[in-house]
Amino acid sequence: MVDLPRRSLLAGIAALGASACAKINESETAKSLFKAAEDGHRAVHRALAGKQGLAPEYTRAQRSPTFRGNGSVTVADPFYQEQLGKGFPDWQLEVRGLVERPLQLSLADIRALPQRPQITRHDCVEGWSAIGEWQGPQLATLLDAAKVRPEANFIVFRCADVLYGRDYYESIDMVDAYHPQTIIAHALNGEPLPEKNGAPLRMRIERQLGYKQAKYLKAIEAVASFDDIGQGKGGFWEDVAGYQWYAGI
Ligand SMILES: Nc1nc2c(c(=O)[nH]1)N[C@H]1C(S)=C(S)[C@@H](COP(=O)(O)O)O[C@H]1N2
Ligand SMILES: [Mo]
Repeated sequence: MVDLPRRSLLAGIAALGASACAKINESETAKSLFKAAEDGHRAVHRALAGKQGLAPEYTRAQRSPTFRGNGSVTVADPFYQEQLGKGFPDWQLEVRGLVERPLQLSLADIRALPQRPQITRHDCVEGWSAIGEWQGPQLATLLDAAKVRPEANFIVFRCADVLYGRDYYESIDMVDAYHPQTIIAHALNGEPLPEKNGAPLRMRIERQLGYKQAKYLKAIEAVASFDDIGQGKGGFWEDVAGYQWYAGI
């Protein structure tokens, strides 16, 4: 088990959120990012929603009867397949990069943390939506426990699947990383995640589009810049198809 801080989670989120914002405004990466057209969108979205504005949440009755799988719906890796058959007893989620205390968490560790259930709508750019009930700890809880260093500007999600010959990955900024609806989900509609929806762990970042919702999560990495990761655009679809890095909805 990890040794988690005893102090109030909310106080931690507030304090870290405030310092993360100051940091983002100062960083060179952010300065250059703010020149890009997509950040016009980001600025407008943030101004309208407020930095910690919540995405709409729904009732159980509004959940979609089925939640389709999209992109990778299976993972070829033999260790993954072996673990899938057994309920992932030896799966480890790593928290690494610019942190003072790297973590390795089992699924049992993830389930033992304070949980946030949320019923939200997933919107895929390909033109479909689905409402599902997700559950898991807030990303903020893990980042707090790992003590993210002040140089970190982004959180990168590393996935176990390979799509079109490339490792799937995604990234978000610290505002979204500490957003209350940004959770590491291990359950969908009250059941462990099915393989097609990202078993055993996937991200939910509720104010962004479907492709940001990284499935088959194996590591969470705090970085100063994502220039040297993949093709440098901050995510699989950003690299492959030029999708926007900030996919606010
Ligand atoms: N690791 C990984 N995560 C991924 C994808 C993927 O192919 N691999 N596809 C993305 C896209 S485009 C969408 S719309 C959602 C689909 O989630 P679902 O399969 O649970 O519907 O996952 C996103 N996260
Ligand atoms: Mo998507």
